[in-house]
This record gives sequence, C-alpha cells and structure tokens, in this order.
Amino acid sequence: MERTLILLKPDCVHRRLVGSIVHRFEQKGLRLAGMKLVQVSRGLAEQHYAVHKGKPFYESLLKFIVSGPTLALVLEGREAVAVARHLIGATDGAKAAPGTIRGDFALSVQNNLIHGSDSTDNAATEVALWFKPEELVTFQPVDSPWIVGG
Ligand code: IDP
Ligand code: MG
Repeated sequence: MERTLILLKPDCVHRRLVGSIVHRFEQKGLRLAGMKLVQVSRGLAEQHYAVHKGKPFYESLLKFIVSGPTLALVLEGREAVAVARHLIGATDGAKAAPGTIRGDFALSVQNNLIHGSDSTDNAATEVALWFKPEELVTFQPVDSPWIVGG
C-alpha cells in the first residue's frame, strides 16, 4: 500500500488547525502510519527543501519551517500520494480550489499550512528522512474492505 509524507507546518499548529486537517485525511480513508510533533532543525529543513535551494523564497521558507512546531505524518492508502495532493490543493492558498485544505484555510503562498510528497519516489525519500522505521506502525483498519472496495 502506498505511503506519503505530510507535514502540518508551524502556521497550522499555531492556528490550531491540526485536528481539522487530520480529520480530512481520516475521512477520506487514508490510514495513519506515523505521527510526531517536531521542532525542525535548520539541517532537516535544508534536507527536506533541498530542491528549492537558490530560489528567491528559499531562505524565508526555511526560517518559517524552523519557527515553530511541525506535525509530521505518514499516511497510507490507495494512491496515497496523489490523493493527499488533491486534498491539499494548489500551492498558493489564494488560488487553491474551495474544498481543498489550502483553498479552505490558507491565503498565503508560503504559509500554506501543509506539505505533501509530490511523487512516490519522493515520498519514500521523505518518509525515510523524517521517520525511523520503528516509528511507523502497520495495522489493518477493521473497515479496510469497505474503504478499499473491489
Ligand atoms: P508545494 O508545497 O505545493 O509542493 P512547492 O513548489 O514544492 O509547493 O514549494 C514548497 C513550499 O515553498 C510551498 O509549500 C510554500 O510554503 C513555499 N513556496 C513555494 N513557492 C513560493 C513562493 O513563490 N513564495 C513564497 N513561498 C513559496
Ligand atoms: Mg513541493
């Protein structure tokens, strides 16, 4: 079953939106495989956002990510990477479609509440960056046959 890495960024934790956002993923049928509250170090932020190094927003983004607590999650389920990206919505909160997390809760480009892996390859790399294997829990939700279907 596919896994994806989700980060609820410091704005999400400060704004007490963690419960509302985790609720959406649970409602969709994705399963929690890992969850922890992290005070992100500059080093971890640099590794996570390495692809954006050199871009005009890079320094500001790193400062934002280390500015407060981040809730890191691993979610698992059918097409978890794409499903989570659809639920999250476009990067710019002002342009994200209503009904998406950013569309409903964010107005900023940088402070857009949430990160979701953008490919299965990146998801595997990001899950390994943020979680030790023993921090991930495998179980079969009792309603799996209803959620996964035929
Ligand atoms: P994504 O989070 O939708 O995948 P990316 O392009 O990968 O978006 O950018 C990573 C993060 O960097 C965004 O979520 C946002 O916080 C920030 N960011 C992206 N573009 C800008 C920008 O133009 N100005 C300020 N911050 C940005
Ligand atoms: Mg991205």
